[in-house]
Amino acid sequence: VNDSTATRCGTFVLAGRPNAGKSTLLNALVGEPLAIVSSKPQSTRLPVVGILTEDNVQLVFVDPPGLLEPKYLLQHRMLDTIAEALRHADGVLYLQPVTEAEPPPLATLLPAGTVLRAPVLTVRTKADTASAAAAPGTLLVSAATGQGLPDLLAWCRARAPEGDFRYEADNLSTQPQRFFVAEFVREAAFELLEEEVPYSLAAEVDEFREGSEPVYIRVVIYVERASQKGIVVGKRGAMIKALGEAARIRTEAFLGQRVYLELWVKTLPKWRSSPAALERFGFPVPKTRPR
Ligand SMILES: Nc1nc2c(ncn2[C@@H]2O[C@H](COP(=O)(O)OP(=O)(O)OP(=O)(O)O)[C@@H](O)[C@H]2O)c(=O)[nH]1
Ligand SMILES: [Mg+2]
Repeated sequence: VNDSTATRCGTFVLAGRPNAGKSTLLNALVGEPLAIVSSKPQSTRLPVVGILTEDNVQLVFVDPPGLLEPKYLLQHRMLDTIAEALRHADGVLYLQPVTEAEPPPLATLLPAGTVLRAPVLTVRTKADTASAAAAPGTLLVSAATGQGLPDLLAWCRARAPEGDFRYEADNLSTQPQRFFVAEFVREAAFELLEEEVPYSLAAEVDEFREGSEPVYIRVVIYVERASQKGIVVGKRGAMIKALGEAARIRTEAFLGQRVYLELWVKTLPKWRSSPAALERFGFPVPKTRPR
């Protein structure tokens, strides 16, 4: 029974309000810039999985969207993915920036009916930005400096149940390359576009020609209105060129290959409220409570 070579594998969900630093922490934990990061809130829409396998322990981190009051169908679907992730968690890291007041209990932020059986560790993030003392039972971390990460990993390792690895030891994530390429386009949009435009924008890989050199990838950007299409294209195409450049650099680093990235822009009116559009963009349709 006490076989010290037995493997352990646990799933840990990074929960918190939008902009709490979940994606930045995921990237710091796995040591790769997998998840897109933005100074604007609600950059993550679908959970990103990062896997850290060391010796006989595999830690699977899930970086879901931020906990918010849903106002439209996209946000409802985002929240559904959090509830689903929490159902399978062996532990929950509840992230809250040190710059904000005492975190409210996690349960008060969760959608009604969410089952939370896993142990919760409150993690105060962005510890490099303010001097703060950790309250008892909480952890101070900085994804920027690495402060607190060894303690955070130790907490997770101690809670990873005995069992087989769920993924190959050298796997970093579970999502296909196409997912990440579309995400890098959205990241550029969050960086370069203002106000409602990045929120009205979705990206979908339309073609991914692997055999070619450079790798040819075409991404279609969807916005909700014709006026937004004009903004995304920009004066004489300047904005779409800048978006493509930023996303291409990220994609080349990710794939380790030269990439020819082509961006198209289309309008898809009200996609954020359309069940069909959201399903197509990868949001699972909730089984229990259809909307
Ligand atoms: N200085 C500092 N900034 C951080 C740290 N962690 C995150 N940030 C910044 O906080 C902002 C939000 O980070 P994200 O990782 O995108 O936050 P998130 O919780 O994933 O946000 P959503 O996906 O929108 O819910 C970005 O500008 C990050 O650069 C940190 O440890 N130190
Ligand atoms: Mg995020």
